[in-house]
Amino acid sequence: MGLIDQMRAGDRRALARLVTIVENGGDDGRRALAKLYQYTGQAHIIGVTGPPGAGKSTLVNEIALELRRRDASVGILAVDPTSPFTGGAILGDRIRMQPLGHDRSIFVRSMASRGQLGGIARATGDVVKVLDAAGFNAIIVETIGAGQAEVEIAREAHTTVVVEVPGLGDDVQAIKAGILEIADVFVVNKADREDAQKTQRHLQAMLQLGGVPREQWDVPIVMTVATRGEGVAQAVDAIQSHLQHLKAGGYFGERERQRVEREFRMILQGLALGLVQERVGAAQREAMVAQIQTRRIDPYTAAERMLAEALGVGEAR
Ligand SMILES: Nc1nc2c(ncn2[C@@H]2O[C@H](COP(=O)(O)OP(=O)(O)OP(=O)(O)O)[C@@H](O)[C@H]2O)c(=O)[nH]1
Ligand SMILES: [Mg+2]
Repeated sequence: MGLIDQMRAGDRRALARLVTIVENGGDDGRRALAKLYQYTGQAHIIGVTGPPGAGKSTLVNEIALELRRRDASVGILAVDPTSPFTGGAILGDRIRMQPLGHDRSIFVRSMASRGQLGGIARATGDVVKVLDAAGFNAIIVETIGAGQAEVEIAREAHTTVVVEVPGLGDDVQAIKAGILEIADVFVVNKADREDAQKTQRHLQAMLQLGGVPREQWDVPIVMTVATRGEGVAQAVDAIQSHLQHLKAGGYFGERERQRVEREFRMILQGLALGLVQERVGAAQREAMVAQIQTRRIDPYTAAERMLAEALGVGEAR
């Protein structure tokens, strides 16, 4: 039996190996993805993002446990955490205490930073596919809401949960405008702290300023104390309602189409660039860069010429 069949039969070691193969990228990774892609598209992909130390990992653990209580299997990916992700151990301990015993329906993995922009987004998206093909009902991806890569990862999720905490300042600028565009559910965690209500009112005001709800969805604001599990059931309710809303409103298919198209274009771009680099020598490419720098040619024309040369046609157009 091949690795993919083993994984689909519930073999956790096969799953872990496939995750590593795909995370590393390269030909082996691509071959594995090509075979398992047909099994993807089943999971509810949930992004959880927010500032460092907001309690994302604690919350993700609690959300996973709540989803388990609702009979869903859960895959968790922590992307580039600044602090080591202790979720696996904590979760393992909690699960072991339950009558279920050794719970094979939860899988936790930390993704190391690739150190290159775009690399981590690619690797995350591909590992999500592995977990999806493995049959997890829900896949939670934790990212620190800081840079472009995180926003890109969030865009790949069906439901994006943005975690805020009290006391980050009350001016509108304190909460990044970009976050409004990606949030499907707001969670104000550490609601045991003072000023939690203030943060909630502030978010409410921001949402109202935002105008017409995207996809006819009113973004809920859920208050949680993740360390005590408070509000977690409401957070999961909101997350599940959002998926239902997407499906009932016909938005789900459209999101999927856009996502698939974006991904296809990205891959095509990468392949085209690879082809050019393979067929046009480094010296020639460097000469072209020099010509662009000295304004003897513009970058558009240069790119067209190089592509035409790589393809062996007279002119790209
Ligand atoms: N008071 C309080 N503390 C919390 C709450 N949730 C999490 N914490 C604490 O906040 C700290 C950070 O929690 P994490 O779950 O590691 O936060 P994180 O957002 O995953 O952190 P990074 O991944 O490093 O960005 C820990 O000490 C938690 O115990 C909460 O609801 N209330
Ligand atoms: Mg974390």
